[in-house]
Amino acid sequence: MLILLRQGKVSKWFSGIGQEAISVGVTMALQNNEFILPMHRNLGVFTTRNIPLHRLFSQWQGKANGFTKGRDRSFHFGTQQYHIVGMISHLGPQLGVADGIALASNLKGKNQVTAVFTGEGGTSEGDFHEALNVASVWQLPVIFCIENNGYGLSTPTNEQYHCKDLADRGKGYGIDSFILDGNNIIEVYTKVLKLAESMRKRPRPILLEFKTFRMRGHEEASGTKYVPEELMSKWNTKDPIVNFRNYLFSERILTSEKEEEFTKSIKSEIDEHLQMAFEEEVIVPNERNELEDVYKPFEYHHIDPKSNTEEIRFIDAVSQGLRQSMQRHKDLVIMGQDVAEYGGVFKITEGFVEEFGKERVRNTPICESAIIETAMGLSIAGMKAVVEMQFADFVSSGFNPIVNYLAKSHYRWNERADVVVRMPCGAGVAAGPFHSQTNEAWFTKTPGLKVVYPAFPYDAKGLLATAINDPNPVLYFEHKALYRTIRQEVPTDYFTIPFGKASLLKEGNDITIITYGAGVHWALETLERNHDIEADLIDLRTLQPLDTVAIYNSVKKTGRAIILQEDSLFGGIASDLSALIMENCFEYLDAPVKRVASMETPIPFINQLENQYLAKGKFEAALRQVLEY
Ligand SMILES: Cc1ncc(C[n+]2csc(CCOP(=O)(O)OP(=O)(O)O)c2C)c(N)n1
Ligand SMILES: [Mg+2]
Repeated sequence: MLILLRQGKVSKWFSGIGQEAISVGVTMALQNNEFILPMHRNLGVFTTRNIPLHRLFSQWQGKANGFTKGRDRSFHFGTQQYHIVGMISHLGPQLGVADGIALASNLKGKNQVTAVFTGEGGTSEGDFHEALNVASVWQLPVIFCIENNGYGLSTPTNEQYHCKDLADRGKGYGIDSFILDGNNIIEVYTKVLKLAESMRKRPRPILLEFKTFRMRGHEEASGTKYVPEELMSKWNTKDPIVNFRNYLFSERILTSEKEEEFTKSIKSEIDEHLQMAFEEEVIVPNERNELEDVYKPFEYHHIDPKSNTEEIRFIDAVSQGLRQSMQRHKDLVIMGQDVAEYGGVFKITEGFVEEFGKERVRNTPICESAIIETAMGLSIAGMKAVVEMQFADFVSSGFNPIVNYLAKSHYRWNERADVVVRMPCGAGVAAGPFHSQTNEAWFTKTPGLKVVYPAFPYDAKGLLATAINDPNPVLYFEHKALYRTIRQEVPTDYFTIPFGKASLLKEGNDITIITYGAGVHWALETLERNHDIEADLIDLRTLQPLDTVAIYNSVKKTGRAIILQEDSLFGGIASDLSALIMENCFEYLDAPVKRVASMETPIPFINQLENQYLAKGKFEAALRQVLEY
């Protein structure tokens, strides 16, 4: 690898030289159908699982026979075939993903363990602590492997943590932990083998701290100048391969002839496979291929509503939709704070534990990141998850896995992220800056996510069913102010509504009003007060995918457009809608496109301030202004 790297024949690589016994020993100790989630130094995991070397070389050369079609580098990939789930650059998130895979093993009674790696540097991330805590509370069979190699990039351990051994952290979470000589493959293998056997019988997490040392730079270019000479020479005498070789010779297991034979055959395997990768065509960019792989293709299955209906509130519709999806999908799991016996803070999951049991309706500790990651792990293991954010505002604590892990999963390695995140959102309930946000723009910005935002009970129910059927990650916004105020006749049975189809609530030739969520009701009230205005009123229903056809058709008819959004203006979806209309309908416009949104401040608590903040109060005047232009 070092030679190939210098010759520019493979791309950036993080050496695990000096740490090989850990990757190889742990992988040998697991069964081949048990998942391993390695890090950037764990080449030994991939080779021990017998991934053909030419595929690894293709991966590092960014070729199609690799695992990411040239879209991600080094070990940033997973493969279901080899039961390996690679890291994302952010290090920590995969610890929670391991929790999810292990949870699926428990739920399906598979008696499998999952091993996940982190460096000692990565243990400082919140994800590490959240993942350990969840694994302990739920007794998930995860082997957490810390490779303590002395440095995190240039940072030595004494600047990384302030305790003697990282293994001691286990105690704080109620997890058994052990310190192992990471340079001794026999110790690694025998200990992990024994632990894994015991964990399969009695599922629980284990924390292992492997003492080892990073013998080369963080990556080759950065060198090791900051590492004291004596540390290098001390650890040099402990090289795991040299020592294992000497041991094999002393035990007369290995002979010079055998060693020569092995070396020759491995050498020729490397040469041959390298050649195969070189002979492979380079990837020719094709925009369509790239765009098509952002989402997993989803064959929408339309289920018509039956004729029996009842008048219910918005909140009942969400609850019904969720309940009927739980009945339909036996592998669907709901997770969230206080969602079990308590029924969630809005009581949407009230009675669910009685019907579906505590295994599928799971109270979680307060750790949004780890729970989103756990949901991703369930998806990798073939299950489905709905995660309830107690309030949409708190999604910021789970932001990283959503926008970096779930959103990029299919594009990077063809893996679905079958997760719905429910987002009770919105203002108008005097709840202040941290319980009132409507933060859809954080997500409409990110390719790979779908964003749903119903305004009526009927849509809420049908769209939630579709969101759960869709194998892509969906952010499902449900406006708290609509929960108990908006009622509608809704089919009592299960039905679905397609994504990407806006609904035209009113028709008129004067102007096009485009909005969603609470904005729909503000617009309806405004039109109710102003019977002289004849408007097309478009409720977008889903923001990603976006029904641009409905928007353009209407604007081309009316020649005027106003976009109403509850969120503050700058960077919201209204701005993009305005740009799209300008770019696609300019010649049909009789007036500039108008955006109406809330103030550029956090959302204030007290009523009169909140009313001033919200776009609602400004809409009517703006509407008149565009009409009179
Ligand atoms: C969230 C995040 N912060 C910083 C980095 C940059 N970074 C990549 S690897 C690394 C050091 C990791 O150290 P450690 O966990 O000990 O693993 P090691 O490289 O020693 O195996 C850093 C700082 C990153 N990738 N992600
Ligand atoms: Mg390290």
